[in-house]
Amino acid sequence: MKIKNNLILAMDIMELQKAEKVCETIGNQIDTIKIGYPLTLAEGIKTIKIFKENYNYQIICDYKVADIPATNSKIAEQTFKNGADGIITHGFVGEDSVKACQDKADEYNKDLFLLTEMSHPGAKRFLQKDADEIAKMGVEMGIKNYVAPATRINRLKEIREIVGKDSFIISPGVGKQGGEAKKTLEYANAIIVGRSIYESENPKKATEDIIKSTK
Ligand code: NUP
Repeated sequence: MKIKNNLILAMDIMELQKAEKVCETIGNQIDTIKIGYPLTLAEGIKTIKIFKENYNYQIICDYKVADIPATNSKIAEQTFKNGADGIITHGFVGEDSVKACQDKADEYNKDLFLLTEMSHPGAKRFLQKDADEIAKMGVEMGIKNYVAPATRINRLKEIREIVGKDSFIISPGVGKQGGEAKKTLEYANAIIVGRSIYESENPKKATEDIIKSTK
């Protein structure tokens, strides 16, 4: 996936009108947004089409899919059927569950992003132990896109080493969670930023400042 300015906006505002206002102020500085449960549960899956049609954005659905294969397949089907360009899937559930999402992504010719280690402190207790294995599984499965944390650059670097330079890594945790944009982009292809943009007094300036800081 090509991502303008290597910046993905995490659109976790829970009112569509407010979310659209942010998009209008940001204009064409970004071309990719990530929608997760907050906005989808508040406003419905129709939000994917609204952002695509009104702003021509690419949409990555951060549904952290983590169920049995049969259910994962249904979740991915609905996500792609409603226009998503990508879906984020948990890796800890194992190869068969991830494969169910991968098959749907292939069927729709869209992207699967495999979540390895998460960015929050709590991820250290369980997920971190298995994150390298999750990344290795992704490589074995031929997965090209990964999610890895901006909050622990050493771990991001290690995950990059496992998935290789040709894989595409998107990285959350820049800004509010403490990660730095430029440092993260040494190892990731794009950063994911939410609150530092949409909670800012001036989302346009916040976006410009982040982009400038990466140059
Ligand atoms: O490990 C992860 N960390 C993380 O923050 C995986 C994620 N998908 N996210 C998401 O990235 C999180 O749910 C939110 O949508 C976004 C980060 O937002 P913010 O901390 O910049 O507001």
